[in-house]
Amino acid sequence: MSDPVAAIAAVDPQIADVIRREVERQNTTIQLIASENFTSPAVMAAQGSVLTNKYSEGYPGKRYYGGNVVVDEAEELARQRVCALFGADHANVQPHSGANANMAAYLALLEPGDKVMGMRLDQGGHLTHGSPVNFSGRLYDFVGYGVDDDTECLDYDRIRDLALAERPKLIVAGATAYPRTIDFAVFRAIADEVGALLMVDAAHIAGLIAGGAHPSPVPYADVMCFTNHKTLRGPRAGTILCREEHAAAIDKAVFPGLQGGPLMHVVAAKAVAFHEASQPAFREYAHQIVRNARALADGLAAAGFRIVSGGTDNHLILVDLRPFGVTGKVAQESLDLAGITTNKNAIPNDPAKPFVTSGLRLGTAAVTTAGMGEEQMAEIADLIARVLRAPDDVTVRDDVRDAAARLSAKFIPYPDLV
Ligand code: DSN
Repeated sequence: MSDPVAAIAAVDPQIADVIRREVERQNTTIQLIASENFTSPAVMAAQGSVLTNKYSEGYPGKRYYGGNVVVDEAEELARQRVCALFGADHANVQPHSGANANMAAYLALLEPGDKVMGMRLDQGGHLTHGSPVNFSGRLYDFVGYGVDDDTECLDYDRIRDLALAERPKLIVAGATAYPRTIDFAVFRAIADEVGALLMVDAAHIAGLIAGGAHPSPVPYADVMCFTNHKTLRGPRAGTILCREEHAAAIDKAVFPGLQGGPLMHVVAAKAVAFHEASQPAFREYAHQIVRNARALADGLAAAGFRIVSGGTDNHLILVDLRPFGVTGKVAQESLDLAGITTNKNAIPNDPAKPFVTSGLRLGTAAVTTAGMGEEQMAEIADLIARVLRAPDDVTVRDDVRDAAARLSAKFIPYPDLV
């Protein structure tokens, strides 16, 4: 691929410089943020295409403006491909983000004030699962569930008891910091018992589901929302899948309920990503993400970290930093300086404030895309431990930064953009 930044540099050297420096950062440091990935050059090219110029409010065949005959095909391909990929009845590929997808699902299924059950943010859920500072917590009557204090895993008996007591209209399953397999069949049974709808927020695990590395919620959920850019490795945006009975309500909620014109360049990029995820190589990729997460968790545990819930079944590891006497904030900042990108994250029942935290969340989707395997995960665990044993030691930090750069140089995600 020729350097697309050259065209920007001719017009806007400052932004071209920002992009070049970010390419360098992504190519020369280790990316372990569980919600990030390296999308393909083909996905990026679709996002940078002339489809950005087209207004297409409405849906294929029923648009409010003329000239949509070509882009209609992109949206149709995206819808057909994602339905085939996940075995879903219906797809809406227009949400601009995961939060918008969730908001549209609530708009379709609920009235303001309705009772909803979702996983608490401080237990591994998401802002849009009822946080009081988010529209979800302000518009709907959320009751939160969490994990068991001892196992740090979802306690389905307690979730059932809460559902029986609260009788929500909707139960939201899904998380942003939960390292274990989620049993969607049990959530469905609980929802059926209390007469609730079931929505699954599969943002983190969508790629694992597509690749057969996590059980699919599609047979159980009324609606499944997800972001395309995490384990699924697509463009930054959201998608909604649903049962046929909810299709009209979901489409109406996305447009005109919530959004205006869809981003057709992003819709086309989603179509490319769905095509890529349907290839046999993606199944191997999804399973390698999980193998890498296990290897990283094992390496960190051997170095003395406590792994929340004792391990991982998916792409994500939540580390309790307290045995090392550092906070999540200090860990994130010192690792950043050492060329390892992570994010601080609350652990269940975290005594520290949300902006400080006692935990670190790590994910293996991006490093797996870059081609790393279990051997490199052991090396990364060692680098992390070296930094966090002495977070203020500049010599250690510089050594690790050099080691991270040497490792990254063998696994450059965008060699054509160097
Ligand atoms: N920001 C995403 C994450 O990191 O999990 C969730 O929206």
